[in-house]
Amino acid sequence: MRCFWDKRQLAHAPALELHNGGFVPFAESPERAEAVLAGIGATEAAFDHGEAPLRAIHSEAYLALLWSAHKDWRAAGREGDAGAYAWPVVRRRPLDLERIDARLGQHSFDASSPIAEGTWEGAYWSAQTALTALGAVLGGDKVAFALCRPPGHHAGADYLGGYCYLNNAAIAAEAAVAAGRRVAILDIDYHHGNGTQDIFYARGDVLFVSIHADPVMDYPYFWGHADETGEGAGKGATLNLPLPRGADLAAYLPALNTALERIAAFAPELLVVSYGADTYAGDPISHFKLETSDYRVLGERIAGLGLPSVIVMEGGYAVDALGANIAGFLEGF
Ligand code: OKP
Ligand code: ZN
Repeated sequence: MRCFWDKRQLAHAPALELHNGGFVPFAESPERAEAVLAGIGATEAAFDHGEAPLRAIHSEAYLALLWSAHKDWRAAGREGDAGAYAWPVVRRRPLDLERIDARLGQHSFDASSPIAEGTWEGAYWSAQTALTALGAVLGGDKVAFALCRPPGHHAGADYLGGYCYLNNAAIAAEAAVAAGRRVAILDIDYHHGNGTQDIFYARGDVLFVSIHADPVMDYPYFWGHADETGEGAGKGATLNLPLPRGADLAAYLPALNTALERIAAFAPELLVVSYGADTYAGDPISHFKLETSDYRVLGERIAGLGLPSVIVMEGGYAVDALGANIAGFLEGF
């Protein structure tokens, strides 16, 4: 399987995140990518597809903020990484505000996704890596892997959060639609892919299916409940399969079968897999119980759809096991 990666993704390296009442080292670290690289062997560099595929998903105001936030933060006399501390949850108006703190609040849904000096560069090349893997599949490869970090599935059209800034999977899916393919997205990260869901929620032409920790218990809390099924033309084109904490392979496989049946019924021509290995039993921020050997099984089952597939990396924070957990999935696939 061809694997794509761009070392400019390493430029994204926030120092700290707000976690459970204190600031701790940022969990979505560049070391994650190094661990995956050690696990999967040779990779190919990303090709620059420019900003147009990003603009097909994200708003101009949001992209402008991502691009300038760290500079604006410094210009306001701040040290450290940029981040919001006030959000327009109660009073939402389409105000055209200039103040960096206001813009950050308008375009964030959490306080654990800092914008560091290299965030734009890292996120840009993460998205380009997903687009390059898509290019390989559009060019005839059956499957390709995009080693993406920062991850993307929590980022919406005009908001960041959950360590995510640009929605790599959505950008690749939309580019596949633009290339004439009927597309389904399967998200198997531990956390619900709220950004991807939001982006396609009112669209019937792209199916979004997610297996994740029940948001009653886990982040991102406000999305991913089973009764979220899409709206308008998208009614029925979103399927959420929340599982309780502690789910092991035996608990996971029935949900995966349900997901695969729905995808097959949608009859897509291309599959985008948002793959997070934070379902691992040893993950420091998650609560499922999958073992390293289980990822081969997941890869085999999903490959059983027989669809041209782009695998986009999302989470996975047990850095010592991450290389094996990613490589096992790719081998199974
Ligand atoms: C990103 B991905 C809980 C903090 C939660 C954000 C988790 C983002 C996960 N105290 N922090 O889906 O792997
Ligand atoms: Zn996750």
